[in-house]
Amino acid sequence: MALDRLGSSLYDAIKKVFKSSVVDEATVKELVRDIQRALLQADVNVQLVLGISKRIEERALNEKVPPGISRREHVIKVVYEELTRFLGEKPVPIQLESGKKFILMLVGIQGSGKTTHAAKLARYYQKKGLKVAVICADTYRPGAYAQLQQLAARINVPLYGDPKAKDPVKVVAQGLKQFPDKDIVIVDTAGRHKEEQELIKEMKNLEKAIRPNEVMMVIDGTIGQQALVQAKTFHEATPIGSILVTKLDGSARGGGALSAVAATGAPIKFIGTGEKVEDIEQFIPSRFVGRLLGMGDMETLLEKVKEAEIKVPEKKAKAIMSGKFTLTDMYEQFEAVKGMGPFKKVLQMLPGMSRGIPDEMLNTAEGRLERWRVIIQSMRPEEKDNPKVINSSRGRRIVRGAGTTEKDVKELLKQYVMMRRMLMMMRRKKGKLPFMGGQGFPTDFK
Ligand SMILES: Nc1nc2c(ncn2[C@@H]2O[C@H](COP(=O)(O)OP(=O)(O)OP(=O)(O)O)[C@@H](O)[C@H]2O)c(=O)[nH]1
Ligand SMILES: [Mg+2]
Repeated sequence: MALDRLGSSLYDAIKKVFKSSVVDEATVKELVRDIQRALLQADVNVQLVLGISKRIEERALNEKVPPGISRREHVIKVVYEELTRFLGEKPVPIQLESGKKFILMLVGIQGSGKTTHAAKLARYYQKKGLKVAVICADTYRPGAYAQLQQLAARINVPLYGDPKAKDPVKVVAQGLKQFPDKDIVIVDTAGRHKEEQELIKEMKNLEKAIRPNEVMMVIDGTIGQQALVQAKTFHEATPIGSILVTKLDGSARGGGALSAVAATGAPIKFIGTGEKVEDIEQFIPSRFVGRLLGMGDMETLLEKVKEAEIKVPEKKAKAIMSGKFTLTDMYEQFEAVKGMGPFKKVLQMLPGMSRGIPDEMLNTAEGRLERWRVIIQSMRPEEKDNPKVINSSRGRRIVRGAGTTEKDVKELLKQYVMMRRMLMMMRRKKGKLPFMGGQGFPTDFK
């Protein structure tokens, strides 16, 4: 994600806290200054930056450190919590009433990503097992219907629209008749108008006529803190139920957009992170911050695994979380993530893999994975179960068997130890501190 830069500057700021020999007022002040700089660079509004820094500083310096955690950990926890709060409440998922269809209407200015995200959302809910349809209510832009038709066909979602129609209200009414037994109908609206006022007028009319269960505003994340004005203008016209911030893959100003929108109090429900139909994520502030800071986001990963319909038997998941993580498990984990989309993105969600891996390494990761696969295949069951038994003679046999080098085998084992350690840490800290630390973090802090 292009929020990478924000992530890595925040990460660097926190790393200093880990490295400093004492955590005192000076450390906290420096941390706060570093965070300010990082946020400002991501186009976060100055007032918002001052607000969050004040809270972090106050809590970090004055709050009593709870028993069982160090001051160092407490400071990090405060940063994590405040950043999470900064990005708003955890959004409520849509509530379906049985037997009733849920109408979700997308609104937003031209080019914000409505049509693309109508398809992404359709796919998202389809994968959750719902019966989905889309309606093209953009009667202005030539080609709007064809664009949505193409996208909908690709994901096998029925579409209603009429490229010749002039009145979006009629189109939607017709469309709703076509889809009596759907769980959710997503309405894509026009963004192309001479003036914003006209667009807003149409949106109001549509809202009155259709009575959608939820109006979701689509905002282009690349506009940074200007998102605030846009969200406010729309909200004043029609109460916006939720927000979807798009193009966070291509923007250094995403932090600005997200924080500005969160400041309006409207919940950000989803973020768009690419042009492909899978590039959508439910937005959950705590997870998002976790990943931004390189904490390796187990929850998101697990959700993706579930979505990709990779069955990790519950027994096995439990075994892994209880500390029994073998090379076979690692192998399966890598295999599983392979089918889950751009490898680099998925890899970043694995614990301990999120930071400190240079880009070129991530890019060759797929090739490396293939070598690791062969190496693990060349091992005996007892070695896969307990890699500690791999001594130098066993090591040589594996190298020969896999037709690889000693370096590769060592690297694989190192990676294994690291992932295992991360999983153990997650287990130990469960419910205490959501902070896992990424690769490159001093993991042996007290
Ligand atoms: N990189 C990236 N591109 C996106 C994303 N969402 C949309 N786009 C691109 O942005 C452009 C505009 O997207 P549309 O979905 O057509 O926008 P729209 O809001 O429907 O536009 P109008 O119908 O003209 O109002 C397209 O080229 C999309 O591929 C995203 O999350 N990331
Ligand atoms: Mg469109």
